[in-house]
Amino acid sequence: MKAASEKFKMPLVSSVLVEGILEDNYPAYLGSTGRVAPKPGAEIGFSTDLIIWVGNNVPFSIFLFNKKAKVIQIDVNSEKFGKRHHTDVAMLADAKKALAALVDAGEARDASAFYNAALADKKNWDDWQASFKDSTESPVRPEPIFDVLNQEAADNAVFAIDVGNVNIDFERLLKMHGDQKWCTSGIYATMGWAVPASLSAKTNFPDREVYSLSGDGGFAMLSEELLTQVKYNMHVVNIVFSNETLGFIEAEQRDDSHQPQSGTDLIATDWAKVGEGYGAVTFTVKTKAEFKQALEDAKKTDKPVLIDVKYTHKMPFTTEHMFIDPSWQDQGQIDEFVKTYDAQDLKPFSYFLKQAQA
Ligand SMILES: Cc1cc2nc3c(=O)[nH]c(=O)nc-3n(C[C@H](O)[C@H](O)[C@H](O)COP(=O)(O)OP(=O)(O)OC[C@H]3O[C@@H](n4cnc5c(N)ncnc54)[C@H](O)[C@@H]3O)c2cc1C
Ligand SMILES: Cc1ncc(C[n+]2csc(CCOP(=O)(O)OP(=O)(O)O)c2C)c(N)n1
Ligand SMILES: [Mg+2]
Repeated sequence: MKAASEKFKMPLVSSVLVEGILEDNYPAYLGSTGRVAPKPGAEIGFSTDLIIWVGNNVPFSIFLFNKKAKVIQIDVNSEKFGKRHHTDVAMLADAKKALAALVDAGEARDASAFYNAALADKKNWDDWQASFKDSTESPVRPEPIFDVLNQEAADNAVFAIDVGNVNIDFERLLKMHGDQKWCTSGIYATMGWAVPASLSAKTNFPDREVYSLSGDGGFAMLSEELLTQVKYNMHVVNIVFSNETLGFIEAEQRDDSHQPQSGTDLIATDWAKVGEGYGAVTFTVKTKAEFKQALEDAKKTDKPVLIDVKYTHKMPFTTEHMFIDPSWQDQGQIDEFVKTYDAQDLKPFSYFLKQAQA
């Protein structure tokens, strides 16, 4: 994949599940696309005129890419051809072999303005995210928390990720490296999934650090699986992001269905006390420093650990409903959007394209 990207100067965009098979710092890897994605990956899908689709089963593909783009699709399963989007050229082949053959047969290309703009867009996004990593805003933002996790988690840690805004924060902020692994409930999107998944992770990788990451709604659904961790003495670090809302749905009600908030608010809960009752070692944290201390203390015990992070109620930056481009969007809506998401330093893809073409 990387060889093809390098030779043909094509930016790479992946599905969410693929996070981690390419290092995040490869400059032409723009991350995933869709709601969970970082901004550059989400933007480029609409701007491209050619897609080489390698093993794609993303359910929302039709909404995520320029409908007029030509599509070359490579898959080992012929049922997938044209299933999620139209296909102009279908190649029934193993991805690795097909890409190696394309790299051998094709001629190298120079970087285009489109390619250079994609790289600049990614850099702008990375810098913007990084600008919050030492934020002292209260309740704490995702960036400082994930910055600590990036520093503290072992190079071969395994992460079980629940369903909700945690998918967004993890996808955008966890810098997968080394032999780290992760999993989520992809197609079914089953809340409550992370704690049981951590049991499986710890059983399969008893010598590795295992983390479960959940929202407070998802954790409430299957928190009792902590009992299994306690019973079998499984050292899993369970992190709960307490924002007192079913955040993923709150954002959907606001941005998609444009309805009054309904049934999304959650009661403030003392998860540390709950975890203590189950027999876990527990922490409540409100700041970056407290979270760092809790992760360090977690390494000193072999019992299951629960860290309740009292988390911001702010919703993650939306890639589906961005108002950021003055070349075609209303300035009033842009101003409101920029203020909501502290997005003063973000520029639209079209800005970088114009710069690269100049
Ligand atoms: C809350 C939530 C939000 C989500 N939002 C997003 C989002 O914004 N964006 C997003 O992308 N996903 C999102 N997902 C995940 C999404 O629902 C799908 O699970 C995911 O997009 C499917 O990814 P995939 O196509 O890579 O994997 P799979 O479903 O595993 O499909 C793999 C494909 O590769 C093919 N394949 C396998 N091996 C080979 C080979 N050797 N050679 C060639 N082809 C091969 C298979 O036939 C198949 O077509 C979200 C999930 C949750 C829980
Ligand atoms: C079992 C189940 N019920 C409902 C949903 C729909 N759903 C998806 S995300 C979400 C909210 C998640 O809330 P929380 O766990 O608190 O995480 P947050 O988004 O607030 O970080 C809901 C209700 C689901 N995916 N699975
Ligand atoms: Mg929540």
